[in-house]
Amino acid sequence: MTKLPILYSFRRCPYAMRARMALLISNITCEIREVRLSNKPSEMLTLSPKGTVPVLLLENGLVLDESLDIMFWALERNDPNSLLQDYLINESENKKILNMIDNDFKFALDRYKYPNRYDDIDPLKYRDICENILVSINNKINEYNYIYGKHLSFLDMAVLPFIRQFRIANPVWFDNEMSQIKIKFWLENFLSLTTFKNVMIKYPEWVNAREKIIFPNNGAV
Ligand SMILES: N[C@@H](CCC(=O)N[C@@H](CS)C(=O)NCC(=O)O)C(=O)O
Repeated sequence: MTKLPILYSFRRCPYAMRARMALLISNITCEIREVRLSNKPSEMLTLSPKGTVPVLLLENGLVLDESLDIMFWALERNDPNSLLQDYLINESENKKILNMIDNDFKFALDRYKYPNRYDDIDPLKYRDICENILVSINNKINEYNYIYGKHLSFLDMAVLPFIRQFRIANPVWFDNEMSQIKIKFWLENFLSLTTFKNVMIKYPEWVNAREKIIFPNNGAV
């Protein structure tokens, strides 16, 4: 059997989601190992001691343990939709948005979503911060509910898993009161895409080193 890259992943992790989407779009087949964050496999920690998912072990032994690196690697290998070309056209702007989401937005999102993990904080203050960060992105969303043109871009894919988390913290508030309306349509469209549904297929936790589970799972949606 040919050697495949091995992806350590966690279904609900937004970083792992965007990595899986890029792998799927690049038509790269991997062995997938679904991880429980409270019980990370020693094989994964040996490859990447920092202990975050996703981690991708390449066929040549190289390890990628940052989701954006996995996305770039996958698309550099095969980019049938020219997503990298689109990304590079507005690279500095795209990088600015990605930084804002991965740092400022994620920082505030964690405090809004999991206030009990922090001492003495007001989650609503952090919800406001998230909402304000979304203003500049809201302005970029076009009539097709994408940032660029009529299709999913690298930026949509990298950002939307975090917007999904923002909604999940309080769907009633998000659907009815969140002020950035285009963001809602943008997310709704994203969640309805087959590509997204295919990366959200459930895999059992990987516990047996002899067990090989293949991603993508072409059988189900
Ligand atoms: N910068 C990393 C962040 C990945 C990350 O923080 N993943 C979370 C899950 S969503 C994680 O693995 N956290 C470790 C833990 O909860 O123990 C990336 O982009 O891949």
